[in-house]
Amino acid sequence: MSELENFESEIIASITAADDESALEAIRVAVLGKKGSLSEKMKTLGKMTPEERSIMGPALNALKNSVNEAISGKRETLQDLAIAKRLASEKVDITLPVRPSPAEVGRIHPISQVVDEITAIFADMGFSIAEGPDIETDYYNFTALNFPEGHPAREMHDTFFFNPDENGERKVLRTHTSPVQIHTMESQKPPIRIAIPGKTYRQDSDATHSPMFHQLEGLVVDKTANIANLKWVLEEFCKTFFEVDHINMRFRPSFFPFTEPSLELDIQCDRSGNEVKFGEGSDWMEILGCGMVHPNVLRFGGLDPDEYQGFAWGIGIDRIAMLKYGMPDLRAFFDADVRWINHYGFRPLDMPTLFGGLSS
Ligand code: 2NL
Repeated sequence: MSELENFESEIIASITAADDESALEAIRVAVLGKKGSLSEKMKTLGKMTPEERSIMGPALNALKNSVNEAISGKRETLQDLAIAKRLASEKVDITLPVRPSPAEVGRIHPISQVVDEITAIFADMGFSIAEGPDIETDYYNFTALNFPEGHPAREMHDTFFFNPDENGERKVLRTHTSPVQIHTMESQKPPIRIAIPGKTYRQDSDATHSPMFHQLEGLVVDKTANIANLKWVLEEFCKTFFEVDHINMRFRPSFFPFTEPSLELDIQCDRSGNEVKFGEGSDWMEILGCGMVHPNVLRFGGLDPDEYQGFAWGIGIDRIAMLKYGMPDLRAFFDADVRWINHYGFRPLDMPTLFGGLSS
């Protein structure tokens, strides 16, 4: 066997023996790389006589071609082998149940759902949504809302007080969302039309009271805002929220320090069956408190009560959520029990809109 044939059979044997792609690549570099054994042999062609070169030239080129062919053939075999090995070891059990996506299993809490519904209703009527801090000063929670110092109504709110700070000021957890309205009156010129959903806090805890609860307040201030406007807004709200075409309402006189006159609104309902039905029946249910903004409150908000007037209302979100969705115990709202949220929760992609339906 000639020297060249020997050289070739050695290379072919090593290619045949390579058992993975990196070993094969190492062989390719060792033979065909810049300093590879075959490349070195090619370099000797220049020093040969024309006769020698006319024999060795074609021979080396043929050798190079056959090595290249052997390498690519072997590479294909190795790749096929690697795939076959993965196919044999990796199995997909197609009988396993499909795991639902987080968007499928997650649920929207009824409070969040009701806040989204209420927000959609008031946004559609041209209201802006306003928010503010849960921790407030005594001034914004009480004084600016016409609760005089030492007034018994301050005690009625069962306020959570913080320890006095370095200036001796006792901050509070807001007992209603009304401080947001004062902030808004201070920073915006009328006309003001805002709806304020948020968390509120009072020291009270039983089947119908939670120390943290949710309120939705509304405020309209301009030069002509009046009780007829208030009645229309609340009637539209009640009909849309309870998803009925007609609702009878009844206003009763009441008292709040921040409104004058103050009213409570009852809506007609039917309690004869298992669930309460709205828009029919011979019973009444108290649903919210409202009134014309007290001149002192306008003044505290930086507005002249001889120029501006306003109306406002406050609704307990948790209670109307219980009413609309038939949830009997308020405490379950905040128990974080997945069975409860799976039963009463809402699907995350079903956003409440007036055109798409609030709750369907
Ligand atoms: C209730 C009663 C109400 C308001 C809240 C309000 C706010 C400002 C001025 C005047 Cl800044 N009024 N809010 C008015 C009437 C009633 O809430 O029982 N809510 C659960």
